[in-house]
Amino acid sequence: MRIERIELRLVRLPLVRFFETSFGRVYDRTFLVTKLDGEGASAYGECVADDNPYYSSETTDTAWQIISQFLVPLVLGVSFAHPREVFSAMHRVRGHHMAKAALEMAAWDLYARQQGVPLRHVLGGVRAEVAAGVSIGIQDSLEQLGERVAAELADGYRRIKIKVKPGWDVEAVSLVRERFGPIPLMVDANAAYRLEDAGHLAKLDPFNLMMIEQPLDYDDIADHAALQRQLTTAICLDESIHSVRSGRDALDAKACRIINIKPGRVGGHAESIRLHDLCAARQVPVWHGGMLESGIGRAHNLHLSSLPNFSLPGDVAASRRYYQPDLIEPGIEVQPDGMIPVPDGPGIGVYVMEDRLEKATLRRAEFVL
Ligand code: OSB
Ligand code: MG
Repeated sequence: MRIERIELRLVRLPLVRFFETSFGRVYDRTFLVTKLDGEGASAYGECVADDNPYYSSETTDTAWQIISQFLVPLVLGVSFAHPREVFSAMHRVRGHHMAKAALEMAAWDLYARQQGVPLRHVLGGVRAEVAAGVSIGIQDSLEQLGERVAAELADGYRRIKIKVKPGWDVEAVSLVRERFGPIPLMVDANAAYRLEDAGHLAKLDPFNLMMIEQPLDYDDIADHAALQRQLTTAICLDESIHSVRSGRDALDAKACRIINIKPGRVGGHAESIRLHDLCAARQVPVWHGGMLESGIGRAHNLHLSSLPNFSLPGDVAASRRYYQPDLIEPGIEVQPDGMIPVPDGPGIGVYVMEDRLEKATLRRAEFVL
């Protein structure tokens, strides 16, 4: 597989509904789209960095700069026997996993398209459909939260995650439990608490949550281990797991019992597979996180979610919850049973609507041999 052309776009799409986490409320999403051409095929990737450094230190601008100046020269014109070689080809650039993943994941799509098979076949997927969960942002009132949960359950979603922060936690969980009973329920704090809040967080224990995601700081492992010792609820790490090694360190330290895998955060599909395998070997379940992706990133996520140890429903929801229209056709839809079929065509298996992509583009660059 030889990468002959790389196109990079800065894209912005309005969200169907605002999304609020412990770091603020957003009404639109800015991200990068990559397109690779090689040997007659074209393929796509999405860079999940945001236009601010609140979830991750990477932003759309840092990713643009790193991709253009340092990563493109390491992959353009290079012949790869397999896309698993792409991440290591970029090894001399430290960090910048979201930037790397935008190229690496597109390379997997390119390879699968050249082979004429769905991406999941080359990733090692074992399922043709995956269980969908939803991430519900912080709302203006508990009443609104109740309405959102009811609507998502009616759409079939198999797990509800609610975002929490100090002042929007125990009452929110309590309301959902009272109103909806023993549904699969979890919370995500996006690093909004400190170890001193352990006593407060223990008030969530009686609610039998599946897990609490990333309660403490974005790069912390040791305090999470101390917190896990004080909670019966399982801790799941998201932000803290930025590589296979940090995943191993977290498991060794018993800082979590579950790991959220986002390929953007760890540098792409190959690193995600390695992390998935490490967790499987240690009987630690994983699930696929979400970053408000457009249909391009969403399709990639579905294929990766078909690997065997993605045993819990992920944040892999229907396109129409996020963007209308999305950049792809057909949109990704959740079935009444809460499952999403993994697209069946070659590569990511969805059509990218180039006219919509062009309309959403703020900036474009092209790199050719
Ligand atoms: O922490 O999982 C997170 C969205 C943006 C950044 C971080 C996170 C999220 C979500 C939304 O929870 C998941 C989704 O629906 O894509
Ligand atoms: Mg999270």
